Amino acid sequence: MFKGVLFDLDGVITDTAEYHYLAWRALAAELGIEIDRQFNQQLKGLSRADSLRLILQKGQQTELYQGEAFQELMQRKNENYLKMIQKITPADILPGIKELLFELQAANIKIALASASQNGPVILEKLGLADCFLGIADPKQVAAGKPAPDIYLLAAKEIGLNAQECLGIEDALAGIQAIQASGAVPVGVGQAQDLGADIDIVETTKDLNLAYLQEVWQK
Ligand code: B16
Ligand code: MG
Repeated sequence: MFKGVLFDLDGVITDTAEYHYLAWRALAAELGIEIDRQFNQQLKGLSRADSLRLILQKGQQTELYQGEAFQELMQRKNENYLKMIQKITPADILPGIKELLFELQAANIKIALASASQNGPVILEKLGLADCFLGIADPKQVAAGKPAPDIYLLAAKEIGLNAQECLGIEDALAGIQAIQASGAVPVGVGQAQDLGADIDIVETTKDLNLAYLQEVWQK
C-alpha cells in the first residue's frame, strides 16, 4: 500500500489556471505580446520563470530573459495574480478533493503538496485545507522545475518518505513527467491525449477516491 500522496495544486486541488492566464495575458499585452487560452495550456505546471521565458520567446523578446527587468516582470505578474486570488474561498476546492483528503487522513496516509507555485501555502489557507497537508515542498528550494522530478522528490522527503512509496496526482503533462521521473506512481486528471496513454487517468477530480488510488497502486 502507498504511504503518501503528493498533490499538484493548480488543476487538482483548485483551479487557479484561469487567474494565472489572466495575469500573464495582461503582462504580455503590456509588452505587445498576445497570448490566448491555447498558448496558456503550455504554461500549466511550469514555474513562474519558465512561463515568462515562453511568453518572451513567443514575442521574440528574449533580450529580457535575464537581469532586473526579468525579475520585475515576474513580480508585476505575481502582484496582479495575488490580487485576483484574494477572492478564493473553500467553495473553490475542486469536486471530490476534500473527501479524498479526509479519506487519506483516516487511513493514515501522509499528504504533501508538490506545486510549482510559490503561492501554494496562501492558497491552501484560503481553501481551508492547510491542516490536511503534513508537508509542502517549497519550489524555491528546487533547482529545476517540472518536468524535472525535484519538486516531487522534495515533497516526499518533507513527509519522511521516498517518492517510490507515494502516488502523485497531476493535471499537466510536465507534472506527470515529473512524477514519473521521481519514481512515484502517477495519476492524471484530464485526457489521455494531453497526459499520455500509459498512465491511469480520471476525467475529473470527482472520480478520485481512496479505493481508486488503491486500485492504481495494485496494478
Ligand atoms: P506561482 P501547479 C503552477 O501550479 C501553475 O500551474 C503554473 O501556471 C504557475 O506558473 C506555477 O504554478 C507557478 O506559480 O507564480 O504562483 O509561483 O500546477 O504546479 O500547482
Ligand atoms: Mg497543475
